[in-house]
Amino acid sequence: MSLGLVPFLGLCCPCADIVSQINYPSKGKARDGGTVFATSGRKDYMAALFTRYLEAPADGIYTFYLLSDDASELHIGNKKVIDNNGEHKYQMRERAGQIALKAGKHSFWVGYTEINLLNGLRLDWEGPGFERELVPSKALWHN
Ligand SMILES: [Ca+2]
Repeated sequence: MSLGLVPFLGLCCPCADIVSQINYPSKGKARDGGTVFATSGRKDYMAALFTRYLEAPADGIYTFYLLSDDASELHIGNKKVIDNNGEHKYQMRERAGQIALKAGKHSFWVGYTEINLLNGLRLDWEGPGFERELVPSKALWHN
């Protein structure tokens, strides 16, 4: 099943928050719809957009890993780096993508849609001189 992000963005009341990382493990029981996602107040049938700037510490090739339940996408600049769309039901699914980045800040966004059952989202990266890790808060800027 192919699931687009945009049609779901208008389904619920919008709320906004500033977060330091994209790290929401899948928790709870599927039959209960899992747990509330982030500060959304919702377990199911919701969407989230994480956006602003990602700071690359050095010039080089970066690999990003986007894990989600359900659909997600990662865009950096005007390039779609990862497409992890689709309904994943009750499991986190990982997709990876690579991009060459210059040192400095780059606009980015992660779109996320949860249909039902469990939910979760996480963004990891690896790059020149460092191993895979959760994208740290020092690399994410909201202004
Ligand atoms: Ca789900």
